[in-house]
Amino acid sequence: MADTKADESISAAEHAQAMASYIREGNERARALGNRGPIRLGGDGKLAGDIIEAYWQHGFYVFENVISNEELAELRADVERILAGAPASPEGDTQFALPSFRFEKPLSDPYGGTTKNKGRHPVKMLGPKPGDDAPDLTVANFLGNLQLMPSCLNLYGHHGLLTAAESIMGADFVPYNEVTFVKEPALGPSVAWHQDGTTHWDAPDWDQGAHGYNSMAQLYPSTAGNCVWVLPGTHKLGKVDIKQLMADSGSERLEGAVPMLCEAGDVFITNRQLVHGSFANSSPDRRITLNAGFFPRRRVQDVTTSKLDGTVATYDGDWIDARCRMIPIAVDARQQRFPDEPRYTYQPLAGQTEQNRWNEQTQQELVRDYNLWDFYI
Ligand SMILES: O=C(O)CCC(=O)C(=O)O
Repeated sequence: MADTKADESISAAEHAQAMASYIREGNERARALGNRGPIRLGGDGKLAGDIIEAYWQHGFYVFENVISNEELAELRADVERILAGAPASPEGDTQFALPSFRFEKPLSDPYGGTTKNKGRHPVKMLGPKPGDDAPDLTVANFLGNLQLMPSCLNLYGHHGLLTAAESIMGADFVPYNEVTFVKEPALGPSVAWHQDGTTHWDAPDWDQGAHGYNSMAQLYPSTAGNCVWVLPGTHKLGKVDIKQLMADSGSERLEGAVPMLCEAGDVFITNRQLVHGSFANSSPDRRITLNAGFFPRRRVQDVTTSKLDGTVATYDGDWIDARCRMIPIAVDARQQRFPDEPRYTYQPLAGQTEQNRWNEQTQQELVRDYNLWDFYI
C-alpha cells in the first residue's frame, strides 16, 4: 500500500495496523543476522574478532546484558527526574549554556523532507493523529546527558563499551555528543530515514567507518514498534538515494530494513553511515535510548565543517583534547561508583589521571557545559 495520505490523516491505531506485517517480517530478519551477544574481548584485550567482523558486515551489533539491574534502576531514576523537571516549553530551558531538551509535536516527523539537520532526512514519514488527550509538545530528546544525569556519566566510563570504541576506531577515538531519545507510547515522534554523516562522503579516503558510530544504551526493551530500524550493510555504499528507496518500497516502510531489537540493559553500536530511522511510536511501549557517539580522531582533527545547525567550526587539537577529557573523567566517576570493575585507560590521556579525577571541582569546571565542545561531522 502506498502511503500517500497527508500527515495526521490516519489514527495511531491505523498506523500500528499498517506496521504489523512489516514488524513481523522485520523481526525475523533481525533475529537471523546473528549480530548479538555479550561484550567479549580477545587475548589482546580488544573486542573479539568475530564481533568486529559482524559489526563491519552489518553496520551494527547488539551487546547483550551490559547494564546490571542495579545500574539500570539508577539510569531510569535519573531519566524520570529529568523528565519531571523539564520545562513546559523551550523558553524555560535555561539551566545550561545550551538547551537540555528538544520538544516536538506528538507522533510528528519534525525533519523528513525539510532542510533541517543539513537536509539529511529527505523523505517525510507518516505522522498519525495523536489522541485527544495528547499534549501540544512532548520531550523528544535530552541534550548533554553527561551533565544532566550522574548515572550517564558512570555508564559512559564503562570499560567494555570504551574498549569497543577503541577496537573499532583506534585508541585515539574521540567522543562527539551524547543525547537521550525519548519515545513515549502514542507520543514519540519519528526520526525520518537518514544517514548521520554530513562531511566525508566525497573524501578521497572515504571508507565504511568514515563517520564513526553511535553507542545506544536501552533502558527499556527496544521493540520493532518503537525502535530504530536500519538497512544492514548500507554503511558501505556511500550516500544512498533514500527517496528512491522509498519510491521502490511504495511506503515509508523500506524493504529489507530490520528493527534493532533488544532487552533493557542491552547496548547497540551502530555505524553512522547506515540508513536508519524510527517510526512514530504508535506502539504501547516506551523506549528510552542513551546515545553516545564516537569518531576516529583523524576524521575530525583540523576539519572545518558546519554542524547540524549550520554553524561553521574548525576542530583543532585544543578543541578535541578538551572534549576528550570527558572520557577519563567518566572512567574515574565509574570507578568511584563500581570500584570492583576493570578500569578503562584512554591512551591519549593516559598520563593525566590526576587532572581528570571526577570531583566537585571537575564537575563544575569541566562537566558543566562540556557539550559546548561537541563536534559534528
Ligand atoms: O533513536 C531514534 O529514534 C533515532 C536515532 C537516530 O536517528 C540517530 O541517533 O541518528
